[in-house]
Amino acid sequence: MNYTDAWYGNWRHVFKLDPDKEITDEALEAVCMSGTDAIIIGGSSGVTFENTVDLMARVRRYALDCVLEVSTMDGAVPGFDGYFVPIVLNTSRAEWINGKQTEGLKEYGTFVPWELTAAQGYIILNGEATAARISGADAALDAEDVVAHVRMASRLMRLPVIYIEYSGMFGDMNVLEAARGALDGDSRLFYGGGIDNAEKAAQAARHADTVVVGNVVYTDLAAALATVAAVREVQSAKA
Ligand code: 1GP
Repeated sequence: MNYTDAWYGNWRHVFKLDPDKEITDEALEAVCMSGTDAIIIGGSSGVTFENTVDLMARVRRYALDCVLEVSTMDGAVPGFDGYFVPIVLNTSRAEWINGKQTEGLKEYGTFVPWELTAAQGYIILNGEATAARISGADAALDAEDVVAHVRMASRLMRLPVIYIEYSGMFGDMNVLEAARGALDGDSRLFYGGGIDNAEKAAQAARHADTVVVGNVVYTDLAAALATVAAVREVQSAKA
């Protein structure tokens, strides 16, 4: 399958919003009207049914895709435009590779809208990130290790999305470039982590299909908004 035809296949820029964090209506409007392609709702801790539904309902007032990254069964909420199910590739703790996912599928498997659901192969490269600590990810990978993980995920497992995750810190762009080179053409490459200005967004956009901007929304809204145009510019130069 060619995943450019998938529901997330044309996304260049997305904002990831954390249901456990406060955002004003004005800030949310600016984010949703920024020209970004989609909002991903997801977080590593404090995600509940209530705060997920609440944020979804607020984003729903705007005409852009709103999708859920399902990281806990508590936060599995119907009604999103799409669902990502993360699989952590660089951990030896099986619960994060297939344990929690099969637990979830035992409970909710018959309700999953499969045409709107995609696995994300996460390679978590910031050992300080909450997701790395929770999942026991081995973040000390060099470019060669990352290439092997990408080959496994993209070529052997044929995962539709490979996610280079540096959440909380800006990553090594040489590693991202190496990941790009190892990717099967059908998988989509997501990059997220530490993008807090337009220049960093542009750097990531040179190698990633989709650039994910998270925390800066809560710390410097203007800088967050500037990442949208920066990504667009690089992507149109690539096209
Ligand atoms: C987190 O990849 C995203 O899952 C974005 O990271 O919050 O560091 O922007 P930041």
